Amino acid sequence: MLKKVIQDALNEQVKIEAQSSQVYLAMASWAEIQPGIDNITSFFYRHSDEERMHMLKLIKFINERGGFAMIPALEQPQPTFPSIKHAFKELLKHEEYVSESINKVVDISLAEKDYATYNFMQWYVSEQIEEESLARTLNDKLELIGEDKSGLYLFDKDILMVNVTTAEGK
Ligand code: OFO
Repeated sequence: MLKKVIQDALNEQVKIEAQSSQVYLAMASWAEIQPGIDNITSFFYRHSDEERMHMLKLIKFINERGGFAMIPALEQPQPTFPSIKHAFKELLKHEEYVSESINKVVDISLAEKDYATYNFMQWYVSEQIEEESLARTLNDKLELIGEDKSGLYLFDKDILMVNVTTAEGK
């Protein structure tokens, strides 16, 4: 049976993963109406799907451990962005925020000596390392490109490889 303090921490993480899915879904929808960035658009859609998968994994874990996963209300995500670069900056900021919240769950599980939760959360810890590093790489590339339109064209081609690599790596 899950302790209440652990259940609350995990449920908070359910909300954060669900919110992440919404945040990236909003980015995808905004990107979809910008001309010529189809692969960036599918990157955001895919990222949104992954976050939903992270949320579902938590829900199953909570319920399997004898707790109750509460499906949360979500906030309206930022709907539009001044530029692609801004959207990717937000993505990195958001991933850093998620990593902090995952670390909090890890801290609580250790303090409560709940080693099953601690163990389960290690998957999220590794996932965040990958996601933060990817977000940083993409931001660095956009920084190099600056205002160059042909650079953005290449970035959009390049991110297709990220989609493929990530799909194969899962
Ligand atoms: Fe859920 O992995 Fe990013 O946020």
